[in-house]
Amino acid sequence: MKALLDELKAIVGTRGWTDDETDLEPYLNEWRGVYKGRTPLRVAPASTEEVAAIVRACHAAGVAVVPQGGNTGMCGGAVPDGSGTQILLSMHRMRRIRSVDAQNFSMTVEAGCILADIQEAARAAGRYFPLSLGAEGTCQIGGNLATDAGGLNVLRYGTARSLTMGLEVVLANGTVLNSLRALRKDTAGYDLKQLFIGSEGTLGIITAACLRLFPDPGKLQTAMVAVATAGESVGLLARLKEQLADRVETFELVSDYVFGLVEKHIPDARLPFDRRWPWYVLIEAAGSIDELGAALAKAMEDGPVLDAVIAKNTSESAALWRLRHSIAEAERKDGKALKHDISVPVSAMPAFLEQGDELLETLCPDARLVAFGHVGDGNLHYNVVLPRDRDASAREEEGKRITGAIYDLVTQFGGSISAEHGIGQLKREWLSRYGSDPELEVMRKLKKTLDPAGILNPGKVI
Ligand code: FAD
Ligand code: 2HG
Ligand code: ZN
Repeated sequence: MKALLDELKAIVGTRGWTDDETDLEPYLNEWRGVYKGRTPLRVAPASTEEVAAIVRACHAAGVAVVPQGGNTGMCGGAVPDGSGTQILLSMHRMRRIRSVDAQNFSMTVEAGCILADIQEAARAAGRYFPLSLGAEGTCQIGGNLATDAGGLNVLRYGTARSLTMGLEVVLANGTVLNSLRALRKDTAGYDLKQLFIGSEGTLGIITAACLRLFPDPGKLQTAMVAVATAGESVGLLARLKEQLADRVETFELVSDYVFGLVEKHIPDARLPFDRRWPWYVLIEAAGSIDELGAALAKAMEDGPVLDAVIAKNTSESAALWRLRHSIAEAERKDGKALKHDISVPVSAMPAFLEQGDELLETLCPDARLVAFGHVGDGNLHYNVVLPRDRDASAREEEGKRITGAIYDLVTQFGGSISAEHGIGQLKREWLSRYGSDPELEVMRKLKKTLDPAGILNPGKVI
């Protein structure tokens, strides 16, 4: 091991590594504090060639490599295991925007670029990069692609996968696979980049990406709408889409209990209504305030909108968005929840929610449901907080029982146990239970083919 560590240090130079325990601490803990790992060395390469040399050396020594972006992932995918033998490969020094091609509506960036910096570079070129999530000031595009991140604008623009034209990837033996083409159409053989998107660092290290850009969507209007039931929000979405078509960019459902947590834990966070309603929807749509106002007024005539507020200026809009962006932080401050990042077909959402309520009532009437998310994409964060009076092992047992029952229900609705956060360590066992045998078999074969020695992020996904 000592010879390998010396070799890795030499590859990245003095500014590119640390083995100091205090410096390593934040990188060995997952965002929620659920997973903690150990490593003998954190290396931060500054170029694709350095990544390739690191992986080649680890491959030769049979030592595992764990890629890490902004470490904002929710499933423990970016932290090493507890053995103290896995090398932590941090991408933060690879943060160059290699090029922006405004005419081609594309940009090529290194994997360690922070998502917010990419949005800003697109804006500076008069273009728009739509991927947006609460962690955008910290997460990196490499991590976004490795998890196929979703976030707030999937409704109109799709997940990270649909925003990707090309990738540069370092394979498990150190070979650089260059599929970094800025093409919208390319049917020359298998679309290899798709294998690495969503593979959470288990099939290759993403070093750069060519991303799709869009025209500036122009003025965006933000509204908060109150509805009586979560199911009614689905009807509201359909009505808004009929009137505004694909100009509805965001449609986020949040329960009153969840916004209550935000108001409790986030300074100055306040809902804009003078009374409480059971559920709220945060809507963002391109166009004028009058267009959104008219569409909402029509929806109110037809039925279920109880109250609505449209932001009159950017500061009111920012205040509404702050409520939404603060949810994960408020939930973390309140204590650990069982995370269920699930999806079902949008049309099945009302029935799923109804049956989910009944299920929780039967399984554990004292549990609190923390439900919010991207209902326009059929994706809900269906998180559950167990009563705090149980001891740790009773909570663990009960947690497994509840998670299993929720995933059974999701499966009955033809849904997924992982909509946008990935599998990591958190859902590895669950994936092996809920994935179909042929799918799991192909996944295992792909892993064996691309990483026969099993050095890339072992213990994650499958
Ligand atoms: P990390 O956490 O560092 O890594 C995630 C996985 O990708 C790990 O398995 C890691 O090994 C792998 N990886 C990282 N970089 C590379 C690389 N270059 N090559 C290969 N593998 C790599 N997620 C959503 O989808 N939608 C949301 O709305 C959303 N909101 C969030 C809000 C908050 C406040 C927080 C804290 C998180 C949120 N997330 C959300 C989860 C998280 O931000 C995303 O999963 C994000 O894409 C992870 O990026 P990262 O750079 O932090 O990756
Ligand atoms: C969000 O939508 C994130 O805010 C986090 O995906 C979800 O905390 C969660 O469960
Ligand atoms: Zn989310």
